[in-house]
Amino acid sequence: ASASLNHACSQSHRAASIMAEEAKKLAAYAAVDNHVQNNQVVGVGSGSTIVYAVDRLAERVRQEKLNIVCVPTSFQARQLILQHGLTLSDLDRHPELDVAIDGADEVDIDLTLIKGGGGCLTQEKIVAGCAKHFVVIADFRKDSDALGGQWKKGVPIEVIPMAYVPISRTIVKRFGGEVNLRMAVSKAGPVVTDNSNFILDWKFEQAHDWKEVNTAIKMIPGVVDTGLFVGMAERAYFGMEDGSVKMRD
Ligand code: ABF
Repeated sequence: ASASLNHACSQSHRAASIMAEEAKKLAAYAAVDNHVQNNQVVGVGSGSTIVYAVDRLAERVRQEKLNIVCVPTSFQARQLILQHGLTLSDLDRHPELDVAIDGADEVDIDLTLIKGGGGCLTQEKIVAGCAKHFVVIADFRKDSDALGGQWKKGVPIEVIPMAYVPISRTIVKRFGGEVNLRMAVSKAGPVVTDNSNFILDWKFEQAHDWKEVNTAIKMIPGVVDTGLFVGMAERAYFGMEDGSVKMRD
């Protein structure tokens, strides 16, 4: 009986992840189709959902002969842009972007985001901050009433390595909860970001004023940036389980 239960569980797990992949694609395609036009500079986010957006961008560039320049938010994004034959640029040459598209770990009703599950939050925030419009793409699992409702790993915070212990202590003392240094999957050492820093994951215990907390954490010496994106996203697209796309402004 337990073997067939396991089998049923793994089947439903597989079905759920197929559904989530389809949902990511729906959100990504909707964002690229609604927000990208000819002669634009486009910020390219990181993660697994953005892969579908880059697929669609490349398809549109080919089919519609669009002249698009892409600014990456991570090493992964840079590779995606190059692999798809898109035009790669940077903030030196294009400090102002028309639109930035990126995934998120959680999106609340006010469009406050937790990002950085993939460790690229600082460059993602810089690129989003340079864009006239910042659009989020996600599957239905990221859609949340309040932060912490869906994403259980807490708020990622990029820090200068020598400061990770005092920063962790300060955060717990001031805001409660628990802070963990993010370790590599191998457990051989900490995750090191594209900027050669460490990532802390702060598991908060209750709802906070996220704008205030974000500013306060950023003021702790050694903090590079936080995965809290407050007042930055203009719109989110969620691919839903029923095949529809839900929009939040
Ligand atoms: C990046 O990738 C993040 O900031 C976020 O952590 C993650 C979302 O990834 P996915 O699209 O794989 O859920 O955008």
